[in-house]
Amino acid sequence: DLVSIRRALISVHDKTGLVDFARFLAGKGVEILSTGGTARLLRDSGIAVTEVSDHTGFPEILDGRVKTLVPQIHGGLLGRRDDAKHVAQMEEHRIAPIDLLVSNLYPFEATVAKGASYEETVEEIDIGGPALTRAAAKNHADVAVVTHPGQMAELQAEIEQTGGTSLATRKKLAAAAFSRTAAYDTAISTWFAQKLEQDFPPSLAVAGILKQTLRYGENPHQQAAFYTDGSNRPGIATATQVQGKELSFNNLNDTDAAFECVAEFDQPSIVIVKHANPCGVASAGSMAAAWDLALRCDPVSAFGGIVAANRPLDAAAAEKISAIFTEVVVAPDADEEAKAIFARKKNLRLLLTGGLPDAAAPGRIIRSVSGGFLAQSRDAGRVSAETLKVVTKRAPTEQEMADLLFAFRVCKHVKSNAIVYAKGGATVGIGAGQMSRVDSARIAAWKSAEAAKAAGLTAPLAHGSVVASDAFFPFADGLQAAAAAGATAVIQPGGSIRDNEVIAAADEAGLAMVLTGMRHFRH
Ligand code: 93A
Repeated sequence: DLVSIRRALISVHDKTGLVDFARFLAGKGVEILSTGGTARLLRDSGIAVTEVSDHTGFPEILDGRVKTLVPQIHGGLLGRRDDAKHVAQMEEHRIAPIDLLVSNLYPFEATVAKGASYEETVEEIDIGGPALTRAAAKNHADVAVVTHPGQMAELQAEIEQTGGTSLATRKKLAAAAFSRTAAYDTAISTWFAQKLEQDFPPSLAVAGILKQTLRYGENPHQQAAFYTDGSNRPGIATATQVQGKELSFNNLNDTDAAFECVAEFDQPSIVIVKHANPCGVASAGSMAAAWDLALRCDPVSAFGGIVAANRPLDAAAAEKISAIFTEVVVAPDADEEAKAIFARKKNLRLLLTGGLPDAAAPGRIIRSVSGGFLAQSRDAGRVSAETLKVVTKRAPTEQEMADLLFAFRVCKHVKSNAIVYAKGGATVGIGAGQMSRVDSARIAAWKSAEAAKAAGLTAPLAHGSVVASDAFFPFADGLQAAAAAGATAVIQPGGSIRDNEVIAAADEAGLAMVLTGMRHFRH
């Protein structure tokens, strides 16, 4: 897969490092083709070059807008060397193969940044450069493409050592080339979006398909828009809104959190979300029964919440859900009776999705940081009974084991530090988003006592429950707080240097504890 270089096309705006690299190529007997400004620099540096216009017999025209956009150049980059028909056609049309492209683009981003006029900015949209780059990258089976001066040294070393370019290198360069042209086009479309002003929020254009401009963002002084990624993955982006007011940014964010969480469970389940955290999650024999259990966990927080279901909703569930003030209901479907019941609540937004997100599917999560983005794969991790390690003297009972798995799955959808108490397939106390784990444990226990009071019960709901922690207990205190709250079994990743202390505390309190080896941070 080694390709030796006989001919190179060099057409760059940023000429950093170019002369040395071109001199190296010329020294290896490579024929260098080049566009106006680049050719001048190389010639002035004493390197032999052929102007593209001399090579093709076609002059640069339209003030340089058409320099390389000709069949001799694109054919030279795109023709496949191992395809007899391609080779014959290239010979017939006198198209010489080009084995290396060195290209970087008109400085569009820098032109925008310096506040250039509209006309000047448009002129800096490089057309020929990206076309060359994409052609060479597509044909990486035969062609190497350099899109950044920083890539020259490594390529030079490879050519020096092996006499050509390897397929692995060409693939790597092709991938870099396509990300460069993608970023370049994104910069152009972002700039255009800003110029259009109208109903489009300035500076919000991102790579995606604009679905909806939103009235505002998390707060009224922030602008916002909703994009789809084109994947058609069932979920919020593909949902149909059956009724109710326009969805807000926060509605969408919360609804997504609720729907992703409820999709984790196989039994009929309900998740109620507030501020992107579940405040009640339950699985039961019917949707109505699941609702009752989910609501019991934290009826105060559930007011004005977002409700997600993993089964089509029926009349019984719809009656119960619409008995309290709810912002959004999302479900795969709802029968006619249920729809009629929801219709009585004019403002309630009902979203039907036709399916559930696949909780185990791969995917991507992107978050902004100053000056960039963080990207990671979705947390598609799931633990099962077989992968758990019992570390205490007592092993969990069957019922405890079922609740432990349920609680840990809920934990994955609660902001860290997350502590979740569960009993009988329902959460009975959730502590979210605290900076210290022991505080989350205390809050969850306190909420379970409040929920019991609201239900007219004397013992906190956490009595006889199990508890899940999204990450290891760094000290025994969090575990002791859980034991004091009435938990009988614990599930947590393990891996703390004080695991032994935590295990000893569990044994002392008579708790069963299992380690997952998997952490579910969510921030
Ligand atoms: O105006 S273009 O879009 N039309 C072209 O055919 C073309 N071919 C190369 N811009 C074109 N280029 C760009 O010219 C390259 O991407 C590079 O940035 C620049 C190099 O021009 P020069 O060699 O004249 O400095």
